[in-house]
Amino acid sequence: MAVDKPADNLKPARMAEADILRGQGGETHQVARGDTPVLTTQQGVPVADDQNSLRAGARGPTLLEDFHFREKIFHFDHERIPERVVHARGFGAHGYFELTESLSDITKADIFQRAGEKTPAFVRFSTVAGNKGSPDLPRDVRGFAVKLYTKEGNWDIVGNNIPVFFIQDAIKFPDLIHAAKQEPDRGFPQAQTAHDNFWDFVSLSPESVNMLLWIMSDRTIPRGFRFMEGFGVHTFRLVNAQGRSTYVKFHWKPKLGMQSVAWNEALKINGADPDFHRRDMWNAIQNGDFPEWELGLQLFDDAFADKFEFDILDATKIIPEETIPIRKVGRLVLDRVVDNFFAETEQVAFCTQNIVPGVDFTNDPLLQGRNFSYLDTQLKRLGSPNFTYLPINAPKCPFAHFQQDGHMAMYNPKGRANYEPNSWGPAQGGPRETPERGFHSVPVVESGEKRRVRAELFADHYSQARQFYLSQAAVEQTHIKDAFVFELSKVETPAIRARVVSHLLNVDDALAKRVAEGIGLDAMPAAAEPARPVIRDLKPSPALSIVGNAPNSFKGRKIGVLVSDGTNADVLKGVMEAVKTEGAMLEFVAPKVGGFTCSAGKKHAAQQKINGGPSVLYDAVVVIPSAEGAKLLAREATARDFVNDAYAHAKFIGYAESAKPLFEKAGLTEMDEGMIALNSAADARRFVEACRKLRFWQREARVHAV
Ligand code: HDD
Repeated sequence: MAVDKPADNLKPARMAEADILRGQGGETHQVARGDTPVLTTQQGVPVADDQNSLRAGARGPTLLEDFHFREKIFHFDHERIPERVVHARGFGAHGYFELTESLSDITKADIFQRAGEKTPAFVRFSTVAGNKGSPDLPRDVRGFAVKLYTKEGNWDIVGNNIPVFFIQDAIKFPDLIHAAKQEPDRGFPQAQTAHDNFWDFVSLSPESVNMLLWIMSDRTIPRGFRFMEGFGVHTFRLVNAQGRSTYVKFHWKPKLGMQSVAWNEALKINGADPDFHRRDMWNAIQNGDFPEWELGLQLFDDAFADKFEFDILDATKIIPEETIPIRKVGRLVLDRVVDNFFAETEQVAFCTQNIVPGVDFTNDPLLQGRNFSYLDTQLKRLGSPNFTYLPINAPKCPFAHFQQDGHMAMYNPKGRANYEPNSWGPAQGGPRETPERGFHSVPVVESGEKRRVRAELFADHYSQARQFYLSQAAVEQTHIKDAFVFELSKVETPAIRARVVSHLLNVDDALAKRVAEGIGLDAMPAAAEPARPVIRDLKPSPALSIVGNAPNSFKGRKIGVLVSDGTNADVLKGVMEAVKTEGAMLEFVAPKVGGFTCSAGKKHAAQQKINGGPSVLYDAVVVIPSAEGAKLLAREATARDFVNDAYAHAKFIGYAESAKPLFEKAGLTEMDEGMIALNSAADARRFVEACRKLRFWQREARVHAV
């Protein structure tokens, strides 16, 4: 029978040693003592019991009087803020920018004056289309947003890992994003462009074609944030003390070189570890292996802008590095993870209009529109114009202004003056303008008819797409073809598929034919009519290939070592040493996560159990179970997948002869040069050196029949 009186085990029972409370279900709870902070309400009232709400009787109703319960639930109910309308899924880290050469002749920006000086930075990487909880490896552009806390204010370079964009005018942005995200009637697909609406929109917007080539390339399935380039995309200006303006494009070059995964691998990573990119960055920073990029500038003047074959205000075009070389002027190092994801990564508010004296905008119509959008969106997201006071957004230099009040006003002016000019004198009158140090816009003369129009040079949508395609290595061209075929195979409307191919005919005949064949198009469409009739054959730009610019080092990468009890101790030691010497990492994947005992009788901890550590999580694999272990693993489907996937994804595979039964059961009977037998420490070294090529791409053609 139910009783209306507290049972004995509901009374807080003080445990002798540990200061433990026992809750209703007999579970235990720490009680504050010594240095442990006291749990309080938001008002600072110490809380006696956080396990039970206030009730009228043990089985009676909860009382409205329970202010602690109400406060706790009230706050919880309001925890979520609107996610970003784009770039919702992101990951941020702190670090610094260090200038390596003074640019005082080109800009008066304080950050660029003194070589060797460090400026605090916060960087948030993101995908674009997916919601906050979407996986890290959809095919998507990655955001690369950098906040630099300079001594003369915050400067945000809100860029991407691709130097061009889909559209030329910001007025098209809502259409682009609506088309890319989930379709409005069904609410799917999540985090992917492989659907009708996206391809419908872009195939009706030829200005997107250059970007389409970039997003169908391996750039949109990066191995990690650490292995991506970043770009400011637009042309900006740097302005020196004399007021002279130089055009500039910003580039971030990863120290570890660029690297991407294979598409089939990306699909599987999303299941195996949806946090693959954030975990990679978190682990790298926590291990002291700080991700680093060089800041490169392409600097040019009006004379170049006038003679360049494209408009420097057109964000769908690049200036090839071979035309304007990149000048490396500093490095960006990320050396600290956030203390709190929400407070920093979620609340950070990047705004393209956050620039500093010595930097200025150009008339790029995409940039001009962005300058409105970012400030506006932060108000929606963060709920108050005082978002600039949040520690992650506040400048680290002194700031003083007369903006006041609003929700969550945290820093309020003292005294009487909240306007200027005022006559309250230096002590009480508040801050004053400073014409010498203050921000001045470059005094460009502007004139023209008020019309909705685009400049003529914006009209060539194909030449640079062709240049990008022809600058890729053969294996990269195949990946681009495969990506088009994959995406268009998810498009249900045949006319949209054909329309995309009609654009590809203006990019490269062979590509268009391969894609048409891949999707089984019945008849080749006519080429899309270009707005600008002449499609030019531009010189390929070798800098645009990932494979052609491979790092020749395996540093920062990770090997998955499939082991079992009895794994040969000498080979194991050889692999561990070679990996360490290279500056790479390894993880043991074993039948049991508790670990394995090698042939020398030593117990090693494993990082993954075989069914949670598929080979897609690694850049290369080593398969060295003992003969007994191989027999066991041969009967385990996930172990067979481990070697099969590593093979299909063109990974280098180091193996012991004893692993052969596993290979045979997995159907891997043909060995190739990407598979290296490991019998000694010297073999292990050779293997890790072979891994510097990152992938054994020659194998790929053999594993894809359709
Ligand atoms: Fe944007 C976020 C990059 C065009 C409007 N954008 C956002 C972020 C990045 C970019 C990296 C995430 C920032 C963060 O981590 O918080 N966006 C770009 C680039 C573009 C671009 C490189 C083209 C060159 N964006 C663009 C246009 C518009 C916007 C044309 C609107 C007219 N973007 C936004 C936004 C977002 C945003 C709605 C969503 C969340 C936010 O701003 O803070 O305002």
